[in-house]
Amino acid sequence: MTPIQLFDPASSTYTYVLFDETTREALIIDPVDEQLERDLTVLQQHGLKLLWTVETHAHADHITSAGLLAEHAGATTVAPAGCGIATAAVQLSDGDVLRFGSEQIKALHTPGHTAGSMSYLWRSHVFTGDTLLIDGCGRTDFQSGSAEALYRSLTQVLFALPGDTTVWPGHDYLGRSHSTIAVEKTGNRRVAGKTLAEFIATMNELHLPKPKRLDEAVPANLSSGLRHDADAVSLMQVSPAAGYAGDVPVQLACQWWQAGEAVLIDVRTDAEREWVGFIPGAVPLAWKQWPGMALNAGFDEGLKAAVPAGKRP
Ligand SMILES: N[C@@H](CCC(=O)N[C@@H](CS)C(=O)NCC(=O)O)C(=O)O
Ligand SMILES: [Fe+2]
Repeated sequence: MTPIQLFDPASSTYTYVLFDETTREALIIDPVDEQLERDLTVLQQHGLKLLWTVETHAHADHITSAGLLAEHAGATTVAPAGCGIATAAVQLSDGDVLRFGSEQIKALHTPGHTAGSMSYLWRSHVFTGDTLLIDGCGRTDFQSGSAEALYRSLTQVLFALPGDTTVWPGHDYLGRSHSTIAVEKTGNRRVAGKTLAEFIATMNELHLPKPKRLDEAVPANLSSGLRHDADAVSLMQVSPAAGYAGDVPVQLACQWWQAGEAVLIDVRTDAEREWVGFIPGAVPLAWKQWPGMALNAGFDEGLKAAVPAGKRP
């Protein structure tokens, strides 16, 4: 079995899905927020139950969909302990293992691109994030990067793996999909055959442009991609009116529902409802459905049937 490799063209990011062939329990490595629907479709098509969303580091060039996948698919968020992603439910240390069915991945702390960066070993495959790229490596010029730490991670941790270990990188900017430890150890032009001093000099000479989404992506990724609405509290003042009341906080919506002043419509897809769980008392009425998340043509009719006439939006 090989990992499912998915690509986000806007950021040249690779996302990986691994699963146990018997239990169908799965994990996803480095999911991208713009690709949420694609990834949910892939999970659905393969009949998978997503247990874990796993980050290799706090990304600087795109926003993770980890928080959204936790909401939509019921997954648990996982991140390296040293990355400052406080919202991740599981904080991994070097050597920790995550299980899915009878499969497992092992966390390898590989600092350098960022101080907390991790790679993940699964069978004879290693997911290297931005620590080791194909004929390259992650930059070390921001986000607690360190060329010295990266040199040690590359030469002492990753290159110590068996040569036939398949390398699955976090990005490739030239359309390549995977490599092997043997090929990178002997041929990677940034690091192969170099001393620490030569490697540091190479990294210092890169002068790469700043990632376009750096200022937006890093803060968002430190909260698993979930950005909070600072104005939400003022919405507590909204009073229920017939029809659409605008966005309201969960607590207020719950109060209305419990008082019989509102109807709770569960607009998640049938698959999401099955994954995460049914809400007692809610009316199941999917807004979109698989495959392809097409709009549900029967939504308006379903809404009329579910909501008393005076309260319809
Ligand atoms: N051009 C990309 C940024 C590319 C970039 O800096 N990528 C980082 C990974 S987050 C890196 O380490 N790149 C190494 C390299 O390009 O050699 C963007 O604007 O988003
Ligand atoms: Fe990165």
